[in-house]
Amino acid sequence: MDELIKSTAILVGVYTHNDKEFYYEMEELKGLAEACCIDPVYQLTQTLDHPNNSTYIGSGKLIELQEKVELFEADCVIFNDELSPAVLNNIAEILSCEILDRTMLILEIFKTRAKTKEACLQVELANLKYMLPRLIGARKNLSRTGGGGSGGTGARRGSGETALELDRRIIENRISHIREELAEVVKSRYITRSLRKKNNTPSVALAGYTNAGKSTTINSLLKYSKDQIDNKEVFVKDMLFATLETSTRRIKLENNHEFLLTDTVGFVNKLPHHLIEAFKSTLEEVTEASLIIHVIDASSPFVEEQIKTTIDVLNKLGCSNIPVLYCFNKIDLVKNEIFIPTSYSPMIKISNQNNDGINELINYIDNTLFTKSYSVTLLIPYDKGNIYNILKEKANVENTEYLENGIKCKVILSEHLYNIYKEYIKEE
Ligand SMILES: Nc1nc2c(ncn2[C@@H]2O[C@H](COP(=O)(O)OP(=O)(O)OP(=O)(O)O)[C@@H](O)[C@H]2O)c(=O)[nH]1
Ligand SMILES: [Mg+2]
Repeated sequence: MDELIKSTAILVGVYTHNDKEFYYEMEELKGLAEACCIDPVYQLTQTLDHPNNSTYIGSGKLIELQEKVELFEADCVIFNDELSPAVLNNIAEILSCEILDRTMLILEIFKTRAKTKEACLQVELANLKYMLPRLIGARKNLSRTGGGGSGGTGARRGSGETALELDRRIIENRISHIREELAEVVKSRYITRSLRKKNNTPSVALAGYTNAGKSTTINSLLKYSKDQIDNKEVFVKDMLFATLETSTRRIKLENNHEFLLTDTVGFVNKLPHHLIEAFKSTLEEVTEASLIIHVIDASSPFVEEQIKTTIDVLNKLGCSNIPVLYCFNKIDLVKNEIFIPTSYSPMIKISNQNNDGINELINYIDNTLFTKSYSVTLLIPYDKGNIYNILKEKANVENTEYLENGIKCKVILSEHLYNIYKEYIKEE
């Protein structure tokens, strides 16, 4: 057994009829457990119309689960869905080991991966918001496991209403403190971001399922950048959620076209909404991109499910109007020809390992961001004179007239600049 593995678990899932993704979810849950150094030793599933409202699985099945816990001497039980506070509480009455759910596992992984101040605060906030309504269940969990534990809240031991109220107040205070701290950190990042925006450099965001190869793709593209100032490689590792902080790199192509590339946190099925909320400011960078490269691990047996998961999160973030390129990565690992539904279009196949398709990817980005051009006449009010200066630098200004109500100029704009300045168009 892996040296790092420190506890054992039984995984529990409810298979609802027609849920085609169930086996994929259970595999994913196993991966999440392993990422927390937990070894799944047994899997218990029950077929139901929907999870039981009070105990997730049926009460008879819960007794069977407790027997398995004793048989396998499992340290914890992990449920495939987020448990409501009431359900957590009811289950804690029956089970003699620590209880975790999918959300707690994801939060736990994020906790161990977070490095920057912003990421640490975001994860702590999501964790506290998740734990707040679950303090009673958590107390039962703690008193049984002797405190600590993966799903621990930081709640102190003790019992009774007063201790609970005290815990609640401490957590609420901490939440408002974190919110204030986060607001400060986010403000300073906004300043950097608006400076970038002012510069009018189009941005491309990489999004996708965790471990698909987003960060590796950024590093491959960086090798094509002329500009050596801003091209530090980003962190790559074969594990879930290697990237928790957004990093942006500037790429300057041979033809002087410049764009920004943003790496983001990876997605996973049922990404807890507290996490999406807490990471909103980080993920906002995706919503502001001119193009999203959806990186896909083409070698995964669950490729379709992972694509759907990513599309789902992107839609939740409000990105449905941004153009997407489906980028099938790790083609070097794919033995047979892969079937790619036509709905995933436009698409490209790449291998960072063999450098296959990276040139095509660069060309695609270049064409999308820069080739389409618009010849327009703009009328820029004098109090927006800086726009004219930007256009002189970034676009092709053909002639200029200084009129009473502003600067009239004929320019050729890239699609990106066109979208920014179209409100000043006088005639096309
Ligand atoms: N064989 C092969 N491995 C690849 C390729 N691209 C990336 N990898 C590997 O896949 C693993 C994950 O790569 P990352 O770039 O960290 O993945 P990511 O999408 O950024 O993952 P998270 O940040 O965790 O969401 C690493 O071990 C990479 O070396 C590829 O084209 N072929
Ligand atoms: Mg990454």
